Amino acid sequence: MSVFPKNFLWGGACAANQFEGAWDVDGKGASVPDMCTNGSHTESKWITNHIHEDRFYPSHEAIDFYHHYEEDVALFAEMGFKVFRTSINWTRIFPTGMEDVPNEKGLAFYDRVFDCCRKYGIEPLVTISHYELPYALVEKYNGWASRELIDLYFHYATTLFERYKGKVKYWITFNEINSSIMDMGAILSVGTVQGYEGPVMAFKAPEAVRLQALHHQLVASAKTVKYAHEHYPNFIMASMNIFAPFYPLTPDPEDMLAAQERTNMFCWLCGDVQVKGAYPYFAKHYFKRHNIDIKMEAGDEALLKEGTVDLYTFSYYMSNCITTHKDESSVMGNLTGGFKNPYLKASDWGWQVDPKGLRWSLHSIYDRYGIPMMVVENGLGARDERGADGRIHDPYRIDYLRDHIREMGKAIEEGVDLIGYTPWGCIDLVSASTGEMAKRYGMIFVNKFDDGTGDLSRERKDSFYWYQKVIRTNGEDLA
Ligand code: BGP
Repeated sequence: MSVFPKNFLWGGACAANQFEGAWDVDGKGASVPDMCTNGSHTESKWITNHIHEDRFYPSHEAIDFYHHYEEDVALFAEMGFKVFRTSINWTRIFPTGMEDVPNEKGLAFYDRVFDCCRKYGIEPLVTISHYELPYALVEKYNGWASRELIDLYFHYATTLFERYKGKVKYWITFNEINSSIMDMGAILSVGTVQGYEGPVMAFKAPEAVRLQALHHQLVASAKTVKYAHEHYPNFIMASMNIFAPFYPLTPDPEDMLAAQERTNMFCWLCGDVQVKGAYPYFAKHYFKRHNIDIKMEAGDEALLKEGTVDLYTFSYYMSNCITTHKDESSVMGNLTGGFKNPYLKASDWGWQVDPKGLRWSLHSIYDRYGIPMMVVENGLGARDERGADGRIHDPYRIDYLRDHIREMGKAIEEGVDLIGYTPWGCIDLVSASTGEMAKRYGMIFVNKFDDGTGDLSRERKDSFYWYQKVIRTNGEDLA
C-alpha cells in the first residue's frame, strides 16, 4: 500500500524565463533575466543594462517552450503528471509592467498552454512572479524598492485571475520570496539593481533596501491573496519559500544560536508573515538591532493579516551548516551559502544533498503552520553525457529523487499534510543562478548547449521512465 494519499499531486516545475525563449516575440518586453548573460559555476553571469550584440543571453531562446509547448506537455502527460507548475512571463502580459491594457497575444499564449494541460487532465499550478520582473521597472523604479510596484503587480495578478479563472485554481504569488534576504535575491527577485552592469554575484544591494523591497512584495502578495479569496473562492493561494535547514556545525552553543538566528530570518520570516499574517518578534528585533527602518503605510499590517495563504509551498535542494568558528571551508549554496557538512555529499555545483533534511523540514514547517504543503522544487543539477548506446542514462538523478521521495513518504506516514511534489526542471532548462544549460535537472533532455547550438529536440532520459513508474504506482515502486 502506498503511503502517498490517493490524490497526491505528482508533477514537475519550470519557470517562464528559463524555458520559454521567444523573449521579444508577439509583443513581449524585456525582463531582468533577458538582460542576463550566461555564466558558469566559477564565473558569474552578468546583468547588462542594454543588449550587447556580441554576448550570449540564454533566456532569449532558452529551450523554446513557446513553440514546443504541445510536444512538451504531451511528454509530461506521458510521464503521468497530475500537476504542472509553470509561471507567467510578466512582460508577455505587460511589456513594461506599466501598461493599463494587457497584451492580448501574451494572454492567448497561456490560454493555449493551460488548455493543453487540461486536455491531458493536468492541473496547472501557476507562479505569478518567478524571477521575471520587467526590466523597465528596474530602470524606472529600482524594482521593488519602490512602493509603486505593489499596485502594478496587483493589476498584473488580477488580470491573470480574471482571464484564467476557469483554467487555473492553484496560484503562487512569488517564487522564493525569501531570496531577497540574500544578496543574490536583489537581482533575481526584487530587482533593486538600477543602473548596474556587471557580474551578478558581485552585486550587493544594502540590506535595508532589500528588506524594504521584500516588505513591498509581502504587501503585494497579501493584497492579491485577499482579493482572490474575496472574488474567486475556489482558488488555492500559496506562498513559496526556499527552505534550507541550517545546522549548527559544532555543539558549541554559540553555533546553535547562530543557526537559530539564520533559520529564523531566512526560513521563517516570510512564512510567518504569509501564513500567520504578521512580522514575527525576532524580525522586529533584527531590524532594530541593524538600524533598519521598514517603512510601512497605514493599512499594511491589516493587509498582511487579511491576506494569508491557504497552502505553503517551498523549494528544497540542500541544507547548510552554520558556525562561529571561522576556520571551516565554506560551500556554495543555492543563494543560501554555508559551511561543509562532513556527513553529506555535494553536487558538482556544491549543493549539499540531504534527503533526510527534507523530512526534517516537512515536520518543522507543518508543526509551525499546520496547513497543507507542497514541495514545488527539488532536484539534482548535473551534467548529462550520452552512453555508448547513444542514450542518456542518469542513475545519479534517479538516486537523488528516490531518496527525497522516500523521505517525503516517511514524513507523510508520520503525519504531515503533504499534497504534492513537482521536481524542478522536469525538462532541461536554463539555470537561474549560472545561466547554464549544462546544469541539467530534466527527465527530458533538450538538445541545446551553452554555446547556443543544438536542434532543440527532446528525448527521454532513464529518469523519465523511472518517474513514470513512480507516478503510476503512486510512489510505491521506487526501485
Ligand atoms: C530555484 C529557482 C529556480 C531554479 C532552481 C535551480 O532557486 O526558483 O528558478 O532555477 O532554483 O537553481 P539553478 O537553476 O540555479 O540550478
